[in-house]
Order: sequence, then C-alpha cells, then structure tokens
Amino acid sequence: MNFHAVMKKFLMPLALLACCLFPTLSAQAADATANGYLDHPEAQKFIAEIQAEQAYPPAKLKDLLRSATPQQSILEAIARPAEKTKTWAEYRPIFLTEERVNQGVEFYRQHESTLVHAEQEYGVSRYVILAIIGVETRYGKHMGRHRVIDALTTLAFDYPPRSAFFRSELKHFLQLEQEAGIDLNAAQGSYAGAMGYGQFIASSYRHYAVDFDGDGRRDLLHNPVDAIGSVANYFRQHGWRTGEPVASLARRLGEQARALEPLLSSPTRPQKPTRSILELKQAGLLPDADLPADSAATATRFLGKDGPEYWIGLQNFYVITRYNHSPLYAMAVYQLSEALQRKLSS
Ligand SMILES: [Ca+2]
Repeated sequence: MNFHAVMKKFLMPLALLACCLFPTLSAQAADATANGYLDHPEAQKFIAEIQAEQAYPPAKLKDLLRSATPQQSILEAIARPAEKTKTWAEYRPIFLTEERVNQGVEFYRQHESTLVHAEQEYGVSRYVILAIIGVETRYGKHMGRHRVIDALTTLAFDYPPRSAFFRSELKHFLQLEQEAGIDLNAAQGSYAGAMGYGQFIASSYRHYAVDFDGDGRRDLLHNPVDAIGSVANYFRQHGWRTGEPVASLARRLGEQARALEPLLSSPTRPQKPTRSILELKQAGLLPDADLPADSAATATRFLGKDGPEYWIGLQNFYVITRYNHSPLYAMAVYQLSEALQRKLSS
C-alpha cells in the first residue's frame, strides 16, 4: 500500500466522522449565492444522471437547483441524535399530552366519516391512523417549515453519510410534479423532506399516497382526506392485520427472570416479531391481554418514569415501526391511539 493509499485509509473515516459530528456545508455550498445548488459538483453529477435517464426536463431541473438554498440548520438537525438516546420516560411526555389528545378529538370530529371509511377500506384502526397524524404533525399544525427542495439538495449533496438515500429521494421528489401535481418550488416539509399531515418522504408519497376524496389528485399537503387514506394504505401495504392487537403490557415473574433476558429486544431498534407468546410465558413474562400462544411477538423492556416496563409487541406493533423505525415511536403511537379511543368512547 503506498503512502497515499495509507493516508486515504485513515483520512476517509476521520472525514466521515467529522462530518457526522460537526456537519458543515461544503465550501461550494457556503459560497452559493445567486446560483443556489446549480454549480455544486455533486449537483452537476445529479443533473447529468437525470438527463441520461430522461427523468425530468433538464432546463426545469437547473432552474429548480438554482433556487435551492443550502441550509446549515438542516445538517445540524440530521446529525442531532433524537429518539436514539431518549428513554421511554423522556419520550412519552412529548407525545402523550392532554393537549394532543384534545387536538385528536377535535380532528376526529371533523373527519370522522373519512376515518371510518379508511378503516373499512383498508382494515386499519381509525385510532391508529388518528394517532399517527397526531404524533407526526399535531393534526397538520406542524408540517415543517423547510422547503423540501432545500432539504433534499442539502442532504443529497452536502451530507455524505446519507447522500445515496437523499439523492434517491430527490429523484422521487421530481416525479411528484407529474404524478401528484406538487409544486416543487413551494412544497414545504421537515428538515428531512417529509411532507404533509403524515410526513411522507417522496418515495413513500409515490408508492403509498392515495386519492381518497376522488378529486383526481393525491394531495397530502393540503388535503386531510387524502392524508387519512394514505396513512391507512401505508399500514395495509406494510402488513397490518385487521382487528389484531398492537401490544400488551406484561408482568415479569421473578423466579424464571433470567431466562427472559436473551429474548428481549432493544427499545431503540425495531425487530420483527420472532418469539411466540408461549415462549415468552415459559421465560416468565405474562401478558395482561389474552393472546394466542402461537402469536408472533417481541418483548421489550422500556424505562418508564416508575421503573422498567415490560411490553409485548405483536405484528401490528412491528408495522408501526415500518412508518418510523423506532419502538419508542411505535409505543407512543399505540398509547396515543388507546388514549384517543378511550376519550372518544367515553
Ligand atoms: Ca384527492
């Protein structure tokens, strides 16, 4: 190995590490003024790729990239650890608030017939759909303040750890103009480019959004009816099982306790349900709910405000982690859905 190769071997990971810990815009991006992202070398490569694939009109793409503004705040947001470092005791109070439940009740009353229709059409609990929209955007009140084009270009061209993913999302985003009538210049969303009531990223928008009010457009940014149908469709396509439970609190028996440890899954990494209820019971974990012995499940210990809580997650719990890859997120959605159902049934 020659000197340069050795240096490269050590320098590359360091550069990547620095990029993750202290993300900064590239010199080209920081210099960007009138031309936005247009002259950035990575953007130039992207333009050539889109041209070769004939995926979008080149002149329009150049205009769009010229208008795209590099955002340092987006790099800082994506590098910030979020739910990965939080415990359930810290995470729960963010989402399980009386205010959010009340906003959910209000949204339910405005859109009850749509939620019922979505439940019938896709077989997904109306309360889970309602909880997703509540956790994601407080029922459309916080859909994100970044231009999606700024978010996707900043992350595609100036955030090497995730550039492949965001270049792909940027390509999907371009297609949304034709396919869903999205104004690519105006669309706003999260720092990661997630859009609308349910915060769909561009690839999910293309694959799972539906025109639920039948007006000929799939509009997740301004149309709550389309958003409700699309969340339901997303869940159905990801394996939601109609009428089956999501999760159950469980009690751990002291005697056989040690047998349980190797069966527990991480509260921060989603895992497919590969244990059976019988296996968990034999290891000393007893669900409060009456669950079939052969149901596929996960068992997780969450650190709640009063100490460890044991939860059994079923297939539908796993499906919620397909929406956002975090068991804490799935638990927040599940508990909010239960709180909403209780409130709406009382
Ligand atoms: Ca529509």
